Amino acid sequence: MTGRIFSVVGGMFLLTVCSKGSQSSAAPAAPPAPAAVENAAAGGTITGTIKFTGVAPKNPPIDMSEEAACKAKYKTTPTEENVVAGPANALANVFVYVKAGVPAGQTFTAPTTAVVLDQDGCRYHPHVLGIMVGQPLEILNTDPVLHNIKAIAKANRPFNVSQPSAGMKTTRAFTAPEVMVNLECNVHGWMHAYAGVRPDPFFAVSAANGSFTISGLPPGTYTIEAWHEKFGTQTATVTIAGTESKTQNFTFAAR
Ligand SMILES: [Cu+2]
Repeated sequence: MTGRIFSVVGGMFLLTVCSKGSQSSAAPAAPPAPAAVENAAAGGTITGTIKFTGVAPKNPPIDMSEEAACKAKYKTTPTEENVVAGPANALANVFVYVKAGVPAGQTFTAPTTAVVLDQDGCRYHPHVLGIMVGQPLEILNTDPVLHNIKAIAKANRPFNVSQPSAGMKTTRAFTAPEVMVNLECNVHGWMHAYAGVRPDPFFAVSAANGSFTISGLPPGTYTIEAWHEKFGTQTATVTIAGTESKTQNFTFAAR
């Protein structure tokens, strides 16, 4: 009985293969769909450089004398990282993201790869980060001292995580977009970090040379916002057609 059903199914399969092969005009119709998906995935790119005018304020020195293990990690007095300036007035740690223009209802899958926030030398690394809604945030303590990280959030549920010893790891995730979630340490008043939480992957943090790249953008007109913790925000409108690459620079006034 089973054998007969199998042979009938097998015969039908053979018939299907034969009929497909004979309809030569039907075959080329299939490929365009995957090609369109590929284009959307490649998308357009916005690159730029962030600079500032004027004189960058000096970052306050950090007195780590009560945390010898952290202090020992520095050759010179560590400072806060409110304004991290590079060569030629380049500005690092600017969160750049698509504030508007991504079609409503379009959803994006968060990476399963965690963004790591390390507490090392009693400072946060990185100081500014971007993360997608639902993407894991791995909070790591590299210092042999107690850190207690607190998330100050409005759209997201605040959290408070105590990590008393080196090597501890805690994973959290954000449930809603928010620019920015402030992260600080209850033990060390100088420790601050900022997380830009987005529903899509269209964001970047400017590097030491001020550069940033946002890629994979579908065609459209976008409002781009650049956020800096001391210098405020700036916006620009950028239109992307096809898979083109556009340049959008931002210049902040030091204050
Ligand atoms: Cu701390």
